[in-house]
Amino acid sequence: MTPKDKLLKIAGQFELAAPVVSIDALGDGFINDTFIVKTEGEAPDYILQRKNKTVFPDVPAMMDNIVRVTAHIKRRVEEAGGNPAREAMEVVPTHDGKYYYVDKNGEYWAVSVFIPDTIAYSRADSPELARKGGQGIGRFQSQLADFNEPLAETIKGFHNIRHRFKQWDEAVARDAVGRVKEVGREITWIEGRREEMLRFWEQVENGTLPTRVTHNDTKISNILFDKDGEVLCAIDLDTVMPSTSLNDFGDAIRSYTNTGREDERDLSRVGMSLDMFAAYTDGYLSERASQLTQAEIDNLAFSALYITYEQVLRFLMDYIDGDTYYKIAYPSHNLVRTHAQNALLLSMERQYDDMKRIVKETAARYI
Ligand code: GN1
Ligand code: MG
Repeated sequence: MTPKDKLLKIAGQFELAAPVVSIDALGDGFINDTFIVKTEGEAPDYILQRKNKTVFPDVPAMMDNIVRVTAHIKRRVEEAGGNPAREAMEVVPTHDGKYYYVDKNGEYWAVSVFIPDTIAYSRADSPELARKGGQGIGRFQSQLADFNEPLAETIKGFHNIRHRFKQWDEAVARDAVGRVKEVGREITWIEGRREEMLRFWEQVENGTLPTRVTHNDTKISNILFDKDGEVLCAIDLDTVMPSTSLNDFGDAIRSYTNTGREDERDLSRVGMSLDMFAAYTDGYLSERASQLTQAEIDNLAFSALYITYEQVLRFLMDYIDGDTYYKIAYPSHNLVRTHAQNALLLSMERQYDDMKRIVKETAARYI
Protein backbone atom coordinates (compact mmCIF):
# COMPACT_ATOMS: atom_id res chain seq x y z
CA MET A 1 0.00 0.00 0.00
CA THR A 2 1.30 3.48 -0.82
CA PRO A 3 1.36 6.04 2.03
CA LYS A 4 -1.61 7.80 0.35
CA ASP A 5 -3.61 4.58 0.31
CA LYS A 6 -2.84 4.01 3.97
CA LEU A 7 -4.07 7.51 4.82
CA LEU A 8 -7.21 6.93 2.76
CA LYS A 9 -7.86 3.73 4.61
CA ILE A 10 -7.41 5.44 7.96
CA ALA A 11 -9.68 8.34 7.02
CA GLY A 12 -12.24 5.74 5.95
CA GLN A 13 -12.56 4.59 9.57
CA PHE A 14 -14.21 7.87 10.56
CA GLU A 15 -17.75 9.16 10.08
CA LEU A 16 -17.03 11.59 7.25
CA ALA A 17 -19.98 13.23 5.50
CA ALA A 18 -18.75 12.54 1.95
CA PRO A 19 -16.15 10.55 0.02
CA VAL A 20 -12.54 11.73 0.25
CA VAL A 21 -10.95 13.42 -2.78
CA SER A 22 -7.49 14.19 -1.39
CA ILE A 23 -5.29 14.00 1.71
CA ASP A 24 -2.26 16.27 2.11
CA ALA A 25 0.16 17.18 4.89
CA LEU A 26 -0.65 20.40 6.72
CA GLY A 27 1.09 22.83 9.06
CA ASP A 28 4.28 22.64 11.07
CA GLY A 29 3.35 21.15 14.45
CA PHE A 30 6.29 19.90 16.49
CA ILE A 31 4.56 16.85 17.87
CA ASN A 32 1.79 15.29 15.78
CA ASP A 33 1.52 14.64 12.01
CA THR A 34 -1.35 16.62 10.56
CA PHE A 35 -3.23 16.18 7.26
CA ILE A 36 -6.08 17.95 5.52
CA VAL A 37 -8.72 15.61 4.16
CA LYS A 38 -10.74 17.17 1.34
CA THR A 39 -14.12 15.67 0.52
CA GLU A 40 -16.51 15.80 -2.40
CA GLY A 41 -19.05 18.57 -2.91
CA GLU A 42 -20.42 20.75 -0.14
CA ALA A 43 -19.50 18.40 2.70
CA PRO A 44 -16.96 19.70 5.23
CA ASP A 45 -13.27 18.94 4.93
CA TYR A 46 -11.47 17.39 7.87
CA ILE A 47 -8.24 17.46 9.85
CA LEU A 48 -6.68 14.05 10.30
CA GLN A 49 -3.92 13.71 12.88
CA ARG A 50 -1.58 10.97 13.86
CA LYS A 51 -1.23 11.65 17.56
CA ASN A 52 2.26 11.27 18.96
CA LYS A 53 1.89 8.37 21.36
CA THR A 54 5.35 8.87 22.86
CA VAL A 55 4.42 12.38 23.91
CA PHE A 56 0.84 11.44 24.85
CA PRO A 57 0.95 8.10 26.65
CA ASP A 58 -2.85 7.88 26.95
CA VAL A 59 -4.42 9.06 23.69
CA PRO A 60 -7.93 7.76 24.59
CA ALA A 61 -7.88 9.88 27.78
CA MET A 62 -6.62 12.85 25.80
CA MET A 63 -9.41 12.49 23.23
CA ASP A 64 -11.93 12.18 26.06
CA ASN A 65 -10.66 15.53 27.45
CA ILE A 66 -10.97 17.14 24.03
CA VAL A 67 -14.47 15.82 23.37
CA ARG A 68 -15.75 17.07 26.74
CA VAL A 69 -14.15 20.47 26.43
CA THR A 70 -15.22 21.09 22.83
CA ALA A 71 -18.80 19.98 23.60
CA HIS A 72 -18.88 22.45 26.49
CA ILE A 73 -17.55 25.27 24.33
CA LYS A 74 -20.12 24.45 21.67
CA ARG A 75 -22.94 24.81 24.22
CA ARG A 76 -21.53 28.15 25.38
CA VAL A 77 -21.26 29.44 21.82
CA GLU A 78 -24.86 28.42 21.12
CA GLU A 79 -26.07 30.14 24.30
CA ALA A 80 -24.24 33.30 23.29
CA GLY A 81 -25.92 33.23 19.87
CA GLY A 82 -22.66 32.50 18.04
CA ASN A 83 -21.98 30.07 15.22
CA PRO A 84 -20.73 26.77 16.68
CA ALA A 85 -19.66 25.51 13.28
CA ARG A 86 -16.99 28.22 13.22
CA GLU A 87 -16.40 28.99 16.88
CA ALA A 88 -16.07 25.49 18.30
CA MET A 89 -13.93 22.55 17.32
CA GLU A 90 -15.80 19.35 16.57
CA VAL A 91 -14.24 15.94 16.97
CA VAL A 92 -15.42 13.26 14.53
CA PRO A 93 -16.08 9.70 15.76
CA THR A 94 -15.14 6.45 14.05
CA HIS A 95 -17.87 4.17 12.69
CA ASP A 96 -17.93 2.36 16.00
CA GLY A 97 -18.32 5.53 18.02
CA LYS A 98 -14.78 6.03 19.30
CA TYR A 99 -12.89 9.31 19.02
CA TYR A 100 -9.64 7.69 17.91
CA TYR A 101 -8.58 4.85 15.65
CA VAL A 102 -5.62 2.57 16.27
CA ASP A 103 -4.00 1.30 13.07
CA LYS A 104 -2.17 -1.99 12.48
CA ASN A 105 1.10 -0.48 13.72
CA GLY A 106 -0.47 0.70 16.95
CA GLU A 107 -0.52 4.35 15.84
CA TYR A 108 -3.36 6.56 17.09
CA TRP A 109 -5.40 8.72 14.70
CA ALA A 110 -8.10 11.32 15.30
CA VAL A 111 -10.25 13.53 13.09
CA SER A 112 -11.89 16.91 13.56
CA VAL A 113 -13.92 19.12 11.26
CA PHE A 114 -11.85 21.63 9.29
CA ILE A 115 -13.07 25.22 9.67
CA PRO A 116 -12.70 26.94 6.27
CA ASP A 117 -11.78 30.55 5.46
CA THR A 118 -9.53 30.94 8.46
CA ILE A 119 -5.96 32.05 9.05
CA ALA A 120 -3.48 30.54 11.50
CA TYR A 121 -0.58 32.95 12.02
CA SER A 122 2.93 31.98 12.97
CA ARG A 123 3.62 35.50 14.20
CA ALA A 124 1.48 38.46 15.25
CA ASP A 125 1.93 41.09 12.57
CA SER A 126 0.18 43.93 14.38
CA PRO A 127 -0.78 44.95 17.92
CA GLU A 128 -4.40 44.73 16.79
CA LEU A 129 -3.95 41.04 16.02
CA ALA A 130 -2.29 40.52 19.41
CA ARG A 131 -5.22 42.29 21.10
CA LYS A 132 -7.70 40.03 19.31
CA GLY A 133 -5.63 37.01 20.27
CA GLY A 134 -5.77 38.05 23.92
CA GLN A 135 -9.53 38.46 23.70
CA GLY A 136 -9.76 35.01 22.14
CA ILE A 137 -7.92 33.27 24.97
CA GLY A 138 -9.84 35.35 27.51
CA ARG A 139 -13.07 34.13 25.92
CA PHE A 140 -11.82 30.54 25.83
CA GLN A 141 -11.14 30.70 29.58
CA SER A 142 -14.51 32.33 30.27
CA GLN A 143 -16.33 29.66 28.25
CA LEU A 144 -14.71 27.02 30.43
CA ALA A 145 -15.04 28.83 33.76
CA ASP A 146 -17.98 26.63 34.80
CA PHE A 147 -16.62 23.40 33.34
CA ASN A 148 -16.41 20.92 36.19
CA GLU A 149 -16.07 17.50 34.62
CA PRO A 150 -12.94 15.51 35.39
CA LEU A 151 -10.00 16.01 33.03
CA ALA A 152 -7.08 13.63 32.67
CA GLU A 153 -3.53 14.90 33.13
CA THR A 154 -2.45 14.01 29.61
CA ILE A 155 1.21 14.92 30.08
CA LYS A 156 2.37 14.62 33.65
CA GLY A 157 3.64 17.88 35.11
CA PHE A 158 3.46 19.63 31.75
CA HIS A 159 4.13 23.18 32.95
CA ASN A 160 5.25 22.12 36.44
CA ILE A 161 8.81 23.34 36.70
CA ARG A 162 9.54 21.14 39.72
CA HIS A 163 8.71 18.14 37.56
CA ARG A 164 10.70 19.60 34.65
CA PHE A 165 13.76 19.99 36.91
CA LYS A 166 13.47 16.33 37.82
CA GLN A 167 13.55 15.42 34.12
CA TRP A 168 16.29 17.95 33.57
CA ASP A 169 18.55 16.62 36.33
CA GLU A 170 18.11 13.12 34.95
CA ALA A 171 18.82 14.23 31.38
CA VAL A 172 22.00 16.07 32.38
CA ALA A 173 23.19 13.11 34.49
CA ARG A 174 22.39 10.63 31.71
CA ASP A 175 24.10 12.75 29.04
CA ALA A 176 22.64 10.32 26.51
CA VAL A 177 24.55 11.53 23.45
CA GLY A 178 27.57 13.23 25.06
CA ARG A 179 26.38 16.77 24.40
CA VAL A 180 26.56 18.05 27.98
CA LYS A 181 30.20 19.11 27.56
CA GLU A 182 29.33 21.47 24.70
CA VAL A 183 26.46 23.23 26.48
CA GLY A 184 28.08 24.37 29.73
CA ARG A 185 27.12 28.00 29.14
CA GLU A 186 23.52 27.14 28.29
CA ILE A 187 23.23 24.99 31.41
CA THR A 188 24.14 28.02 33.55
CA TRP A 189 21.14 29.87 32.02
CA ILE A 190 18.93 27.17 33.47
CA GLU A 191 20.64 26.77 36.82
CA GLY A 192 20.88 30.51 37.48
CA ARG A 193 17.10 30.86 37.53
CA ARG A 194 16.11 27.59 39.17
CA GLU A 195 15.13 29.03 42.58
CA GLU A 196 13.23 31.96 41.12
CA MET A 197 11.16 29.66 38.92
CA LEU A 198 10.43 27.25 41.76
CA ARG A 199 9.20 30.17 43.87
CA PHE A 200 6.64 30.98 41.19
CA TRP A 201 5.44 27.39 40.97
CA GLU A 202 5.14 27.12 44.77
CA GLN A 203 2.23 29.53 44.50
CA VAL A 204 0.41 26.96 42.35
CA GLU A 205 1.31 24.14 44.72
CA ASN A 206 0.09 25.99 47.81
CA GLY A 207 -3.11 27.23 46.17
CA THR A 208 -2.21 30.93 46.09
CA LEU A 209 -2.75 30.61 42.36
CA PRO A 210 -5.96 28.71 41.53
CA THR A 211 -6.14 25.71 39.23
CA ARG A 212 -8.45 26.14 36.25
CA VAL A 213 -9.13 24.48 32.92
CA THR A 214 -6.15 25.51 30.86
CA HIS A 215 -5.23 25.14 27.20
CA ASN A 216 -1.48 24.92 27.89
CA ASP A 217 -0.30 25.49 24.31
CA THR A 218 -1.56 28.93 23.33
CA LYS A 219 1.12 29.88 20.83
CA ILE A 220 -0.37 31.98 18.07
CA SER A 221 -0.46 29.18 15.49
CA ASN A 222 -2.91 27.31 17.72
CA ILE A 223 -5.51 30.06 17.44
CA LEU A 224 -7.81 30.28 14.42
CA PHE A 225 -8.57 33.75 13.15
CA ASP A 226 -11.13 34.66 10.50
CA LYS A 227 -10.28 36.83 7.52
CA ASP A 228 -11.27 39.97 9.45
CA GLY A 229 -8.78 39.21 12.20
CA GLU A 230 -11.36 38.03 14.74
CA VAL A 231 -10.55 34.97 16.81
CA LEU A 232 -12.81 32.02 16.05
CA CYS A 233 -11.47 29.41 18.44
CA ALA A 234 -8.45 27.78 19.99
CA ILE A 235 -7.39 24.60 18.25
CA ASP A 236 -4.91 21.89 19.26
CA LEU A 237 -6.56 21.02 22.54
CA ASP A 238 -4.22 18.07 23.11
CA THR A 239 -2.84 19.59 26.27
CA VAL A 240 -6.07 20.92 27.76
CA MET A 241 -5.97 19.99 31.46
CA PRO A 242 -6.17 21.55 34.89
CA SER A 243 -3.33 23.91 35.74
CA THR A 244 -2.79 27.60 36.36
CA SER A 245 -4.36 29.63 33.59
CA LEU A 246 -1.29 31.86 33.78
CA ASN A 247 0.32 29.25 31.50
CA ASP A 248 -1.92 30.41 28.69
CA PHE A 249 -1.10 34.07 29.17
CA GLY A 250 2.61 33.33 29.44
CA ASP A 251 2.79 31.05 26.42
CA ALA A 252 0.82 33.47 24.30
CA ILE A 253 3.15 36.33 25.25
CA ARG A 254 6.11 34.09 24.38
CA SER A 255 4.82 33.73 20.85
CA TYR A 256 2.81 36.89 20.07
CA THR A 257 5.41 39.37 21.23
CA ASN A 258 8.55 37.79 19.76
CA THR A 259 9.98 40.00 17.01
CA GLY A 260 11.89 37.00 15.65
CA ARG A 261 11.09 33.38 14.96
CA GLU A 262 11.09 30.73 17.65
CA ASP A 263 14.16 29.27 15.94
CA GLU A 264 15.73 32.52 14.75
CA ARG A 265 19.48 32.28 14.18
CA ASP A 266 20.06 36.02 14.07
CA LEU A 267 19.55 36.85 17.74
CA SER A 268 19.51 40.59 17.04
CA ARG A 269 16.04 39.99 15.61
CA VAL A 270 14.72 38.34 18.74
CA GLY A 271 13.08 40.34 21.49
CA MET A 272 9.81 41.04 23.20
CA SER A 273 7.84 43.87 21.64
CA LEU A 274 6.37 45.88 24.51
CA ASP A 275 3.66 47.19 22.18
CA MET A 276 2.57 43.66 21.42
CA PHE A 277 2.69 42.84 25.11
CA ALA A 278 0.48 45.81 25.95
CA ALA A 279 -1.96 44.95 23.16
CA TYR A 280 -2.28 41.27 24.09
CA THR A 281 -2.66 42.17 27.78
CA ASP A 282 -5.36 44.67 26.93
CA GLY A 283 -7.35 42.16 24.88
CA TYR A 284 -6.96 39.44 27.49
CA LEU A 285 -7.86 41.54 30.51
CA SER A 286 -10.82 43.12 28.70
CA GLU A 287 -12.37 39.63 28.81
CA ARG A 288 -10.95 38.26 32.03
CA ALA A 289 -9.91 40.95 34.53
CA SER A 290 -13.07 40.73 36.63
CA GLN A 291 -12.79 36.95 37.01
CA LEU A 292 -9.12 36.70 37.92
CA THR A 293 -7.84 36.77 41.48
CA GLN A 294 -5.46 39.52 42.54
CA ALA A 295 -2.70 36.91 42.85
CA GLU A 296 -3.24 35.91 39.24
CA ILE A 297 -3.10 39.50 38.04
CA ASP A 298 0.02 40.14 40.10
CA ASN A 299 1.73 37.15 38.45
CA LEU A 300 0.72 37.71 34.83
CA ALA A 301 3.91 39.46 33.82
CA PHE A 302 6.09 36.85 35.48
CA SER A 303 4.19 34.01 33.80
CA ALA A 304 5.64 35.14 30.46
CA LEU A 305 9.17 34.81 31.84
CA TYR A 306 8.28 31.49 33.43
CA ILE A 307 6.92 29.85 30.28
CA THR A 308 9.72 31.23 28.13
CA TYR A 309 12.28 29.93 30.62
CA GLU A 310 10.56 26.55 30.62
CA GLN A 311 10.77 26.52 26.85
CA VAL A 312 14.52 27.24 26.98
CA LEU A 313 14.83 24.32 29.37
CA ARG A 314 12.71 21.99 27.24
CA PHE A 315 14.55 22.74 24.00
CA LEU A 316 17.94 22.39 25.69
CA MET A 317 16.89 19.20 27.47
CA ASP A 318 15.77 17.72 24.17
CA TYR A 319 19.10 18.67 22.62
CA ILE A 320 20.92 16.98 25.51
CA ASP A 321 18.66 13.93 25.14
CA GLY A 322 19.53 13.58 21.45
CA ASP A 323 16.37 15.17 19.96
CA THR A 324 13.78 12.64 20.98
CA TYR A 325 10.80 14.96 21.65
CA TYR A 326 10.54 17.83 19.19
CA LYS A 327 10.67 17.38 15.45
CA ILE A 328 13.87 18.93 14.13
CA ALA A 329 14.83 20.11 10.64
CA TYR A 330 18.63 19.97 11.16
CA PRO A 331 20.96 18.56 13.85
CA SER A 332 21.47 21.72 15.93
CA HIS A 333 17.85 22.84 15.64
CA ASN A 334 17.03 22.40 19.32
CA LEU A 335 20.16 24.32 20.29
CA VAL A 336 19.23 27.15 17.93
CA ARG A 337 15.76 27.21 19.51
CA THR A 338 17.37 27.25 22.96
CA HIS A 339 19.42 30.33 22.07
CA ALA A 340 16.52 32.11 20.44
CA GLN A 341 14.19 31.52 23.38
CA ASN A 342 16.89 32.56 25.83
CA ALA A 343 17.37 35.81 23.93
CA LEU A 344 13.63 36.37 24.25
CA LEU A 345 13.78 35.64 27.98
CA LEU A 346 16.60 38.20 28.43
CA SER A 347 14.56 40.77 26.55
CA MET A 348 11.59 40.12 28.84
CA GLU A 349 13.77 40.41 31.92
CA ARG A 350 15.05 43.79 30.72
CA GLN A 351 11.47 44.99 30.27
CA TYR A 352 9.99 43.30 33.30
CA ASP A 353 9.26 46.50 35.25
CA ASP A 354 7.40 47.90 32.25
CA MET A 355 5.47 44.66 31.84
CA LYS A 356 4.34 44.79 35.47
CA ARG A 357 3.34 48.43 35.14
CA ILE A 358 1.32 47.71 31.98
CA VAL A 359 -0.52 44.81 33.63
CA LYS A 360 -1.36 46.95 36.63
CA GLU A 361 -2.61 49.89 34.58
CA THR A 362 -4.57 47.68 32.20
CA ALA A 363 -6.21 45.67 34.96
CA ALA A 364 -7.25 48.88 36.69
CA ARG A 365 -9.11 49.92 33.54
CA TYR A 366 -11.21 46.74 33.48
CA ILE A 367 -11.97 46.09 37.15
C1 GN1 B 1 4.72 22.03 20.88
O1 GN1 B 1 2.24 20.78 19.33
P1 GN1 B 1 2.74 22.16 19.09
O2 GN1 B 1 3.69 22.25 17.98
O3 GN1 B 1 1.59 23.13 19.05
C2 GN1 B 1 4.64 21.71 22.37
C3 GN1 B 1 4.50 23.00 23.16
C4 GN1 B 1 5.66 23.91 22.87
C5 GN1 B 1 5.71 24.16 21.37
C6 GN1 B 1 6.90 24.99 21.01
C7 GN1 B 1 2.57 18.82 23.54
O4 GN1 B 1 3.51 22.58 20.45
O5 GN1 B 1 4.44 22.73 24.53
O6 GN1 B 1 5.52 25.09 23.54
O7 GN1 B 1 5.77 22.94 20.64
N1 GN1 B 1 3.55 20.80 22.63
C8 GN1 B 1 3.73 19.71 23.40
O8 GN1 B 1 6.67 25.61 19.81
O9 GN1 B 1 4.80 19.46 23.95
MG1 MG C 1 0.33 20.88 20.43
